[in-house]
Amino acid sequence: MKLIASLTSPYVRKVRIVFAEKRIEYEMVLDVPWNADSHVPEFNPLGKVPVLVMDDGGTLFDSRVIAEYLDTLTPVTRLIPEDSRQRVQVKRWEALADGVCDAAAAVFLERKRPEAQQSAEWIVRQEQKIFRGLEAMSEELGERNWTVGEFYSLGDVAVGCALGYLELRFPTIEWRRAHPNLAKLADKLGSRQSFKDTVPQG
Ligand code: GSF
Repeated sequence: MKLIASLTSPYVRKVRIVFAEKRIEYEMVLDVPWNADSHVPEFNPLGKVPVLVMDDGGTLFDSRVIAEYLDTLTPVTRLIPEDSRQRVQVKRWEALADGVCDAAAAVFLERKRPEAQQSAEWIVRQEQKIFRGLEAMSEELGERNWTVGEFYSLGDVAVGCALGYLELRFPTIEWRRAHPNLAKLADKLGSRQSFKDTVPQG
């Protein structure tokens, strides 16, 4: 299997961590979708990474679909529980964490436009999603060790990737100070080899 990837994307990181935790071999092909010579649109009509190219040539996107598929390939480190209540809670955490990434990426891109074309209103709207998302994650995690149940899951992976992305793109957002429980979770996740090997390189 080949994973079409960039080294800064939190969605790509999530999938790389799933590959590592499940000990599945793959080849990583770097391709930055913003570059004019990118081949990503040939594999994903939406022009986004990550894209998984399976051995039969079939493609999968987006990161949530790829993560779910990889989890079915081997029972090693089950990341999405079978129990339907827990399963949907894991997917909800993933949606929340990915949503924080979506808002953060939107602000990052908006700020890259010429200043006269930037919308302050749009930036504030997206920033509110980031701050509300962080608050919700912190409140819902509370004093528990993991996002769902008493086990490591895709919910934790997604939250770890979202927090890592904020650290990369928005070092001025002091989520560690505002939400010590998220900082504790991030540190615990950061000590895993899968997280260490995929620290985003900006
Ligand atoms: C988001 C992928 C995405 O926005 C997923 O895979 O979970 N919901 C999708 N990827 C970005 C890179 S990054 O910001 O992580 C991307 O490929 N953007 C290129 C574009 O043209 O939007």
